[in-house]
Amino acid sequence: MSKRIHRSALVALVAATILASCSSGSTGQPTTTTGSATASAVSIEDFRFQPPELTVSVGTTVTWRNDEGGIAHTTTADDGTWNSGTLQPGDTFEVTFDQPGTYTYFCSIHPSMQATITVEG
Ligand SMILES: [Cu+2]
Repeated sequence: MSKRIHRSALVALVAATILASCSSGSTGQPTTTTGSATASAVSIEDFRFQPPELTVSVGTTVTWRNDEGGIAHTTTADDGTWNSGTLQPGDTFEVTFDQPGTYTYFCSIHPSMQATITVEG
C-alpha cells in the first residue's frame, strides 16, 4: 500500500519536472549568457554534421557553418528549440545552450542528416 503511494508521488514529481523544463524552454531561442560561456563549432559537409555527437557545458555557444559547396542546409532542433532556416554555403548560425539536456537535430532539407548535442550542467 505505501509502496503504491510512493510510486505515484514519484511519477507526479517526474511529470512536474518535465513540465517545468518544457515551459522554461518554450520561449524559443536560448538567451545569450555572459561570464563562463565557451564556444564550439559544428561543420556541415558531405551531407553530415561534424561532429555528429557533440558534448558541451551549459552556457556554450555552438556555431554551425555550412561548408558544403553549392548545397543549402539547415540546423533544426527536433523539438523546435531552434531552426536556422536555409543556410547557404558559408553561412553560419549560433545557438547558446543555457539548459542541460540532450538536443537532437536534423537538416530540414535533407532529413536523413541527424545529429545530437548534449549539454552538461
Ligand atoms: Cu541538408
